[in-house]
Amino acid sequence: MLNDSRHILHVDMDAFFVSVEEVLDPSLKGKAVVVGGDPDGRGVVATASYAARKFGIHSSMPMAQARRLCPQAVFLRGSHRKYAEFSEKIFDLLEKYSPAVEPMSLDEAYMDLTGCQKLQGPVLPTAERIRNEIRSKVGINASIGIASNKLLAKIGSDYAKPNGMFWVAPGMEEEFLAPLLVGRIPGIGKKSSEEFRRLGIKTVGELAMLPKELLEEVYGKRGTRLYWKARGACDSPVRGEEEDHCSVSRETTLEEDSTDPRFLESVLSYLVEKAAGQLRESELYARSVTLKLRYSDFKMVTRTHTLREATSEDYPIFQTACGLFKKLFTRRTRVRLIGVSLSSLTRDRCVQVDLFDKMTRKQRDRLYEGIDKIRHKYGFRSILRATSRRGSPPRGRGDCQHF
Ligand code: TTP
Ligand code: MG
Repeated sequence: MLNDSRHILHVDMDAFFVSVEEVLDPSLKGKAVVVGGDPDGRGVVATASYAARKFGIHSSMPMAQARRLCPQAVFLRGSHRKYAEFSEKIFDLLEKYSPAVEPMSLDEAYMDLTGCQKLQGPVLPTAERIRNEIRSKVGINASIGIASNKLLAKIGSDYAKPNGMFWVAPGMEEEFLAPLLVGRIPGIGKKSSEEFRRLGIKTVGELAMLPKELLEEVYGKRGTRLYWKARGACDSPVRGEEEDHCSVSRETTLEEDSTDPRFLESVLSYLVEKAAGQLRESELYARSVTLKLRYSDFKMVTRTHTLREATSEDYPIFQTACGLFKKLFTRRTRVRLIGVSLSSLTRDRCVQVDLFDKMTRKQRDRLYEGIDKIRHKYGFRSILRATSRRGSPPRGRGDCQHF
């Protein structure tokens, strides 16, 4: 039996961009509405109303194709500013119900309601209250999945769409998952579904019958994850956005969204220099480096790497951040925000004594002391790594802030 002690919600707005447009112009309600790029250019669909989805229109389809499928639909270009404003209202509302709200995108969040019963009452009526409040105060339908972990809550909200609520009762996890198509599992896209189909595996139940060793042999670490996912197991915590005093972070929203990897790496280099400089100022060393990217569609991705030893030097941190960037950055979508966070902080370096490296370490320490002194006297930009120059913000612009 899986861990049934947690009460996790996955809250996701229905057809979010279109729903916002409907609030602003109620005459759109019930119509086939498509928000996206230019139908005459190479624009793609951001989202479509459920009425438009009946014609086969879906996110990331070329707008021109959407128009061919449903010429009578209303086509809108949309405004991220408006969507961000609505999103803020929704998150303010969610945060009243629990301190642990983890935003996943503009319209989607995990919430942990474990231990909130005394204050809020039982979890199911609370989830219904959340849905009602979003509808009455913001005007938008939300779907909610409720389960003992994030994986099942996410699958639950997807299952409940549109405008529904689905509870995966503790103990029913495997029974619920077994008949679902494997594509319902987050992380199994069209390509993997097709691959599994060729192997004769269509449902999650069929996937769950494969031995762990076999999955690991074929898919490596991903195979281990698939094995557990097929059983509905997931112990990832809901990470609230409360201020983290145990990390040093820098991020910046770009003046213009970009897909240029050299420019983005240069911004990253600048942010690393800033964050590592602050580490040294606070006499701290970090073992974990996290890269954060927010794309132009507001989807956010993060990835963390743990170093073998704690450091406050720019170069190893930059190299690690670049490695993470190469893994995360797909180039298909423009990047809107980039950030780096240094965590697992310690006061000492806990270095393994390396006789051969001793001299160079001393030299490097002196180098960073020198850099920090110059900056102290003449300002941060008085001395920058060559890799940071393109990515440093123009003078006078309030550049980077904490996460
Ligand atoms: P989703 O939650 O994936 O989709 P949705 O809210 O439109 O529809 P539903 O959840 O009911 O299935 O994404 C939220 C918003 O993000 C969506 O309204 C538009 C935007 N978006 C894009 O811009 N591009 C994309 O490829 C996707 C999937 C979403
Ligand atoms: Mg949504």
